[in-house]
Amino acid sequence: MTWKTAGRRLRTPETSDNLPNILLTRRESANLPCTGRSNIRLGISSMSVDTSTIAETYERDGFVFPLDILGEAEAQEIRADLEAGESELADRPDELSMLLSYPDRLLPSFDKLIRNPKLIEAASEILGPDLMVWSSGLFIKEANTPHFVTWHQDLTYWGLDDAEEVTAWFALSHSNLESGCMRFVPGSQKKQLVPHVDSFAEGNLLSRGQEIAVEVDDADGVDVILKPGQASLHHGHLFHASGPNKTNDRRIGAAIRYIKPSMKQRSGDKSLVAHVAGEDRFGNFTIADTPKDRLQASDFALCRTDMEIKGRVLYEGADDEGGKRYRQER
Ligand SMILES: O=C(O)CCC(=O)C(=O)O
Repeated sequence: MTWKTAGRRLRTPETSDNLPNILLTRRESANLPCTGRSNIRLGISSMSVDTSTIAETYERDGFVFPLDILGEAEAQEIRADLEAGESELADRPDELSMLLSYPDRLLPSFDKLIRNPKLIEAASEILGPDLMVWSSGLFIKEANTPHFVTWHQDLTYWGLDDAEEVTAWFALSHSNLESGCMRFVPGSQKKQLVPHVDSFAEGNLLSRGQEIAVEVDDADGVDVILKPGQASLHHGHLFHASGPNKTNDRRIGAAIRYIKPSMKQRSGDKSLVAHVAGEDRFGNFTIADTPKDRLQASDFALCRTDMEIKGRVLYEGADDEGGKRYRQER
């Protein structure tokens, strides 16, 4: 299979069609002539990338994007299904918050998305053939809202015993500088886990408002610009963040956390996963059936049980009662 990258050509005398695809950070692009823009790819627009380069790029940078997974119209159908669910649950806040944390357990359209062969193939390039999805929670920034995500590393608070995880962040709307796309620091995954502090800040979309406690220079970030239907992959130790949505549309992404079945919760809990490829030789997790229909009571019951586990794990050691993800409304 080949992937298309939507690169933009930088017009300098040195630019040639044979140049490799190079991602520039804000700092690097600031030093180049003829451009005030960040995140520029040098090279051929719409260049095809062989899947075999995913592992190499990921190893070096800690991320890969953009991957063309679905067409915009197909992504729009999934978004419409989600938004219909949000409307149906508008006066049931507990169930609505479960839908945002467990869309793949409550909507067949999302269960199908996490099993998409292109996503599976890309994740398998990094983790191998046996794959589970630990979570697929939504990151939604409403139109013209100040919500943000501070610099953080994903694996800090999930209570998993290893780093055999990759996130596929699937765009259900345009994710760009104006709408608050993610920003990645290339190579930062090599630092392993660094200390974080919790802020539980009101506008922060992270469970604890956590933030990396060492200095991160914003200028080192690459803007992860995605169209609806595209995805990025990122490492669980990668420094990443995102800014507010200044557009008139919602910015919606599903963060699909693929793991190897050999991972386990350090607490010994068997949290709920979807088994999406290969074999499970370990039995470390509770495997969910695919949802038979939309918003089923039995699926909400499964999610409620898992929220108890993931809520406990995610907020372990926190000395604040803030945070909404995996928590019932209080
Ligand atoms: O959607 C965002 O802006 C942040 C998502 C994120 O931090 C993640 O997927 O790990």
